[in-house]
Amino acid sequence: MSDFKALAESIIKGDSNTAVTETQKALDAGSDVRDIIDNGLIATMDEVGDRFSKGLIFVPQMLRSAKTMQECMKVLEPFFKEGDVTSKGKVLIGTVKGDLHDIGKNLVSMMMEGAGFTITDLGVDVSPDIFVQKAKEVEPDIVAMSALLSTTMPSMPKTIEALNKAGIRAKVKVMIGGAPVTEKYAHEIKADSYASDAGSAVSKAKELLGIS
Ligand code: B12
Repeated sequence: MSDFKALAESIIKGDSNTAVTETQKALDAGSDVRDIIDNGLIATMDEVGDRFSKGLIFVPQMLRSAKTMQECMKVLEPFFKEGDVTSKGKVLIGTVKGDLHDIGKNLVSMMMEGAGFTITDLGVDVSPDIFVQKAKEVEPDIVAMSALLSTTMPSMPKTIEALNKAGIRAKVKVMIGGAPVTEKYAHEIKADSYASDAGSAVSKAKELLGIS
């Protein structure tokens, strides 16, 4: 594992220029993209979350760090593409109603797109009705939901229920994720799959659709 101290410090400070330079430096030094994401970017956002919980920083600083991380992700995005990709299936993805966190969802979208899935990203604060309306339009193979707040997780079963009522639940696979979401929760709400990170989201999606 590489040392991402300078990268972490710049994300915590919200210094995008330095963070982007440090991301590029890590790539140039031969660091693995996955290592940069997991141990450079995501680990730092966990640290940011801890500082927020402890009252050491507030929402504006958390937002600056988030924006900085997103700039770093842009540097890494071209490396997500798997060679020779034909469409593996359609994924409709969004962050559930009431929830504005989108970094994890964006990472999942990017990795899935890189692996050959066609993504329709509904953005954040997506109500069950919008999921249903777009699912009718797009006819996805997978409906993927993200939630980062324990208070917005209940929107996941509400969306599944809405898909049910609209008669499309049986036609799609439902995949869920986000920091407070667990495999057990996925089971409880009868989602088809859960993944803890963007990398395993890709392999779980392939598993769901029976492709390798
Ligand atoms: C950045 C951030 C923000 C930013 C979000 C900016 C943005 N554009 O996303 C801002 C400042 C807006 C924000 C606001 C708030 N936040 Co906030 N935030 C965070 C923080 C620090 C990082 C989240 C993040 O981006 N992590 C990095 C990404 C890559 O990780 P990830 O999202 O977990 O995603 C990975 C996996 O979960 C998974 N995944 C994610 N989605 C999906 C979907 C699918 C389908 C699959 C398969 C997998 C998957 O794959 C991803 C990649 O590996 C977290 C702390 C933390 N450690 O999570 C708090 C945190 C989530 N926030 C929190 C809180 C309380 C809030 C606020 C209520 C604060 C306030 N008082 O206003 C508001 C709520 C606003 C709202 N209505 O949504 C709490 C939530 C507590 C809880 N359990 O409910 C946390 C945990 C901080 C804390 N420790 O207290 N926040």
